[in-house]
Amino acid sequence: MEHQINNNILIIGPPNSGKTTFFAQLYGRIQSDAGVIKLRSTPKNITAIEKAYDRLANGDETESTPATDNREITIPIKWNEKELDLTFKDYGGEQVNEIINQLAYDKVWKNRTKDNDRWILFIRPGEIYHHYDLTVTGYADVDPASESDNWHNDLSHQYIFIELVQALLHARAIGIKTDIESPKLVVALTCWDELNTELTPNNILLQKMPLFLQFISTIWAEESLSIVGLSAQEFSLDNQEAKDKYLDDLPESFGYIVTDSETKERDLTKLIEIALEL
Ligand SMILES: Nc1nc2c(ncn2[C@@H]2O[C@H](COP(=O)(O)OP(=O)(O)OP(=O)(O)O)[C@@H](O)[C@H]2O)c(=O)[nH]1
Ligand SMILES: [Mg+2]
Repeated sequence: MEHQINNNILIIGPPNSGKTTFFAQLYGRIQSDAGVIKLRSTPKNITAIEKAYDRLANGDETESTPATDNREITIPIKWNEKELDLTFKDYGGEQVNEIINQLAYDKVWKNRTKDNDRWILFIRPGEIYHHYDLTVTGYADVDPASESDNWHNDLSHQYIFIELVQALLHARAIGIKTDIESPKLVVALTCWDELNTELTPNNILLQKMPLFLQFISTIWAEESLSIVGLSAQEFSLDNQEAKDKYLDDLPESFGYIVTDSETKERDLTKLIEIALEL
């Protein structure tokens, strides 16, 4: 019998994939009562998120979360008349790299995979590296015999993400089966603005990580899987002009999600709604 699916959401993502920035932006939306997800009461222990939000309000990027950090943030929310708690763990993404590098997970991660029936996997397609992609490396670099740094012995990123998903499913004691209905999986393609594309999130994943897309589409039940584009920050904050925009307007004026339709949805809380509706 299918057990009752809980509403706890786990965000999974390697370093630099945009987790902290998203939390800060989500928090701004919830605070300002602008989204489909509403605040129910004042959240506790959100100093870390507030700090990240304040950095954005100053036009600065959020800081990388230390690997050992396991900040748990709980935000009491209302959604569709339902009262629930959004619990996030803003851990340093290095922990995810550890799972991939060691092919092992600790108890903390094992519990996370079991306690959360809704997973949002952050992948930053702009940083997906293809060893064999000539448009990236060029002919001159593709010489296995050369000692150039352009030739790596590492696996390419799509294999790494397959391994990560397999490890997480193993941790949840599911293994590899077909038509997985729980956990629900949302793949969020982050820093979407970097791609400058008109393609759908599904097509970007198909283009950048065809085997990975094939893998998740095969093992997940179609209605339990969703692929969306996410730009939590809307643009890079590496120049003064961009910083000025964040100084002139509140951080919650920026950021959007892209679903399969052509519309840019400016309500970032919808990413949570998508995960809750699966
Ligand atoms: N262009 C662009 N950059 C973004 C976006 N979201 C985050 N970034 C940048 O990506 C970098 C990493 O963002 P973080 O939110 O710190 O990433 P993280 O996943 O929390 O990283 P760790 O804490 O190291 O695990 C920062 O330089 C951000 O400014 C976005 O939507 N667009
Ligand atoms: Mg972080």
